[in-house]
Amino acid sequence: MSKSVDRVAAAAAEAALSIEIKRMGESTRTADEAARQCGCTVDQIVKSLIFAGETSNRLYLFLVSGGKQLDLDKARVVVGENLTRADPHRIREETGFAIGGVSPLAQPQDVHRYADRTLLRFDQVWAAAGAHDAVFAAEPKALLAAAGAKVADIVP
Ligand code: 5CA
Repeated sequence: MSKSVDRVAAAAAEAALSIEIKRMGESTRTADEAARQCGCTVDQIVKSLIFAGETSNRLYLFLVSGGKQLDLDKARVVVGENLTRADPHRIREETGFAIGGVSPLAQPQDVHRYADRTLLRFDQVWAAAGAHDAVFAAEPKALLAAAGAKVADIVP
Protein backbone atom coordinates (compact mmCIF):
# COMPACT_ATOMS: atom_id res chain seq x y z
CA MET A 1 0.00 0.00 0.00
CA SER A 2 1.16 3.53 -0.65
CA LYS A 3 1.95 5.90 2.19
CA SER A 4 -0.89 8.21 1.18
CA VAL A 5 -3.39 5.36 1.26
CA ASP A 6 -2.07 4.32 4.68
CA ARG A 7 -2.57 7.88 5.93
CA VAL A 8 -6.20 7.80 4.79
CA ALA A 9 -6.79 4.46 6.54
CA ALA A 10 -5.21 5.83 9.73
CA ALA A 11 -7.27 9.04 9.61
CA ALA A 12 -10.48 7.07 9.16
CA ALA A 13 -9.60 4.84 12.13
CA GLU A 14 -8.78 7.86 14.26
CA ALA A 15 -12.14 9.42 13.40
CA ALA A 16 -13.91 6.09 14.10
CA LEU A 17 -15.12 5.99 10.51
CA SER A 18 -15.30 2.37 9.42
CA ILE A 19 -14.18 2.13 5.79
CA GLU A 20 -12.80 -0.45 3.41
CA ILE A 21 -10.30 1.05 1.00
CA LYS A 22 -10.53 -0.58 -2.42
CA ARG A 23 -7.72 -0.58 -4.96
CA MET A 24 -9.59 -0.83 -8.25
CA GLY A 25 -6.60 -1.59 -10.46
CA GLU A 26 -8.04 0.90 -12.98
CA SER A 27 -8.00 4.68 -12.82
CA THR A 28 -10.42 6.42 -10.47
CA ARG A 29 -8.73 9.80 -11.07
CA THR A 30 -11.85 11.53 -12.34
CA ALA A 31 -15.40 11.42 -11.01
CA ASP A 32 -16.57 9.67 -14.20
CA GLU A 33 -13.89 7.01 -13.95
CA ALA A 34 -14.52 6.54 -10.25
CA ALA A 35 -18.28 6.16 -10.82
CA ARG A 36 -17.65 3.52 -13.46
CA GLN A 37 -15.32 1.60 -11.16
CA CYS A 38 -17.56 1.91 -8.11
CA GLY A 39 -20.78 1.12 -9.97
CA CYS A 40 -22.48 4.24 -8.62
CA THR A 41 -23.81 7.44 -10.13
CA VAL A 42 -21.34 10.25 -10.79
CA ASP A 43 -23.18 12.41 -8.23
CA GLN A 44 -22.29 9.86 -5.55
CA ILE A 45 -18.59 10.51 -6.15
CA VAL A 46 -17.07 13.03 -3.76
CA LYS A 47 -14.66 15.32 -5.58
CA SER A 48 -11.97 16.76 -3.30
CA LEU A 49 -11.10 20.11 -4.83
CA ILE A 50 -8.30 22.25 -3.44
CA PHE A 51 -8.29 26.00 -3.90
CA ALA A 52 -6.04 28.73 -2.52
CA GLY A 53 -7.23 31.93 -0.88
CA GLU A 54 -5.94 34.96 -2.76
CA THR A 55 -5.58 37.06 0.40
CA SER A 56 -4.58 34.52 3.03
CA ASN A 57 -2.81 32.11 0.65
CA ARG A 58 -4.35 29.36 2.77
CA LEU A 59 -5.58 26.14 1.16
CA TYR A 60 -9.25 25.20 1.20
CA LEU A 61 -10.76 21.80 0.51
CA PHE A 62 -14.19 21.69 -1.10
CA LEU A 63 -16.02 18.38 -1.20
CA VAL A 64 -18.35 18.50 -4.18
CA SER A 65 -20.75 15.97 -5.69
CA GLY A 66 -19.19 14.46 -8.84
CA GLY A 67 -21.72 15.83 -11.33
CA LYS A 68 -21.49 19.37 -10.00
CA GLN A 69 -18.99 22.20 -10.26
CA LEU A 70 -17.82 24.34 -7.39
CA ASP A 71 -19.61 27.70 -7.62
CA LEU A 72 -16.71 30.08 -7.11
CA ASP A 73 -18.95 33.04 -6.25
CA LYS A 74 -20.73 31.07 -3.54
CA ALA A 75 -17.47 29.59 -2.26
CA ARG A 76 -15.96 33.08 -2.06
CA VAL A 77 -18.84 34.22 0.12
CA VAL A 78 -18.42 31.17 2.36
CA VAL A 79 -14.68 31.63 2.92
CA GLY A 80 -14.56 35.44 2.73
CA GLU A 81 -11.89 35.80 0.06
CA ASN A 82 -11.23 35.23 -3.63
CA LEU A 83 -10.16 31.73 -4.60
CA THR A 84 -7.93 30.32 -7.29
CA ARG A 85 -7.31 26.70 -8.20
CA ALA A 86 -4.32 25.49 -6.20
CA ASP A 87 -1.13 24.51 -7.98
CA PRO A 88 -0.76 20.69 -8.20
CA HIS A 89 2.80 20.85 -6.83
CA ARG A 90 1.63 22.83 -3.84
CA ILE A 91 -1.23 20.37 -3.29
CA ARG A 92 1.26 17.52 -3.36
CA GLU A 93 3.65 19.24 -0.99
CA GLU A 94 1.15 20.43 1.57
CA THR A 95 -1.44 17.64 1.56
CA GLY A 96 0.74 14.72 0.48
CA PHE A 97 -1.78 13.82 -2.22
CA ALA A 98 -1.46 13.93 -6.01
CA ILE A 99 -4.34 15.25 -8.13
CA GLY A 100 -6.73 12.38 -8.79
CA GLY A 101 -6.07 10.82 -5.40
CA VAL A 102 -6.76 13.78 -3.09
CA SER A 103 -8.80 12.42 -0.20
CA PRO A 104 -11.27 14.19 2.09
CA LEU A 105 -9.46 12.45 4.98
CA ALA A 106 -5.90 12.93 6.31
CA GLN A 107 -5.81 16.58 5.35
CA PRO A 108 -3.48 18.95 7.23
CA GLN A 109 -5.09 20.77 10.16
CA ASP A 110 -4.77 24.19 8.56
CA VAL A 111 -6.71 23.27 5.41
CA HIS A 112 -10.26 24.52 5.98
CA ARG A 113 -12.93 22.17 4.62
CA TYR A 114 -16.41 22.71 3.24
CA ALA A 115 -18.87 20.26 1.75
CA ASP A 116 -21.58 20.58 -0.87
CA ARG A 117 -24.85 19.89 0.96
CA THR A 118 -26.24 17.90 -1.99
CA LEU A 119 -23.94 15.03 -0.95
CA LEU A 120 -26.22 14.45 2.04
CA ARG A 121 -29.07 13.19 -0.13
CA PHE A 122 -27.35 9.85 -0.74
CA ASP A 123 -27.21 6.77 1.47
CA GLN A 124 -23.66 6.16 0.33
CA VAL A 125 -20.97 8.15 -1.43
CA TRP A 126 -17.50 7.23 -2.68
CA ALA A 127 -14.32 9.26 -2.20
CA ALA A 128 -10.66 9.05 -3.11
CA ALA A 129 -8.35 7.26 -0.71
CA GLY A 130 -4.95 8.74 -1.56
CA ALA A 131 -4.06 7.07 -4.85
CA HIS A 132 -5.27 7.20 -8.46
CA ASP A 133 -7.10 3.87 -8.14
CA ALA A 134 -8.04 3.90 -4.44
CA VAL A 135 -11.54 4.67 -3.20
CA PHE A 136 -13.79 4.01 -0.24
CA ALA A 137 -17.51 4.18 0.42
CA ALA A 138 -19.12 5.93 3.37
CA GLU A 139 -22.38 7.36 4.60
CA PRO A 140 -22.07 11.05 3.67
CA LYS A 141 -22.85 12.61 7.04
CA ALA A 142 -20.32 10.36 8.75
CA LEU A 143 -17.75 11.09 6.05
CA LEU A 144 -18.16 14.85 6.35
CA ALA A 145 -17.88 14.62 10.13
CA ALA A 146 -14.72 12.53 9.87
CA ALA A 147 -13.32 14.99 7.32
CA GLY A 148 -14.14 17.94 9.57
CA ALA A 149 -16.03 19.55 6.68
CA LYS A 150 -18.73 22.14 7.25
CA VAL A 151 -21.82 21.74 5.11
CA ALA A 152 -22.21 24.81 2.91
CA ASP A 153 -23.95 26.19 -0.16
CA ILE A 154 -21.10 25.94 -2.66
CA VAL A 155 -22.67 24.57 -5.86
CA PRO A 156 -24.94 26.33 -8.38
N1 5CA B 1 -10.38 10.17 -7.51
C1 5CA B 1 -11.41 11.06 -7.97
C2 5CA B 1 -12.71 10.98 -7.20
S1 5CA B 1 -12.97 9.56 -6.23
C3 5CA B 1 -10.91 12.46 -7.83
O1 5CA B 1 -9.90 12.71 -7.22
N2 5CA B 1 -11.70 13.37 -8.40
S2 5CA B 1 -11.47 14.92 -8.14
O2 5CA B 1 -12.48 15.58 -8.90
O3 5CA B 1 -11.46 15.21 -6.74
O4 5CA B 1 -10.04 15.23 -8.62
C4 5CA B 1 -9.81 15.59 -9.90
C5 5CA B 1 -9.95 17.09 -9.85
O5 5CA B 1 -8.68 17.65 -9.76
C6 5CA B 1 -10.56 17.68 -11.10
O6 5CA B 1 -11.96 17.75 -10.98
C7 5CA B 1 -9.97 19.04 -11.11
O7 5CA B 1 -10.80 19.98 -10.46
C8 5CA B 1 -8.72 18.90 -10.28
N3 5CA B 1 -7.57 19.10 -11.17
C9 5CA B 1 -7.28 18.44 -12.28
N4 5CA B 1 -6.17 18.95 -12.85
C10 5CA B 1 -5.77 19.95 -12.05
C11 5CA B 1 -4.68 20.84 -12.07
N5 5CA B 1 -3.78 20.83 -13.05
N6 5CA B 1 -4.55 21.71 -11.08
C12 5CA B 1 -5.43 21.74 -10.08
N7 5CA B 1 -6.46 20.91 -9.99
C13 5CA B 1 -6.63 20.03 -10.98
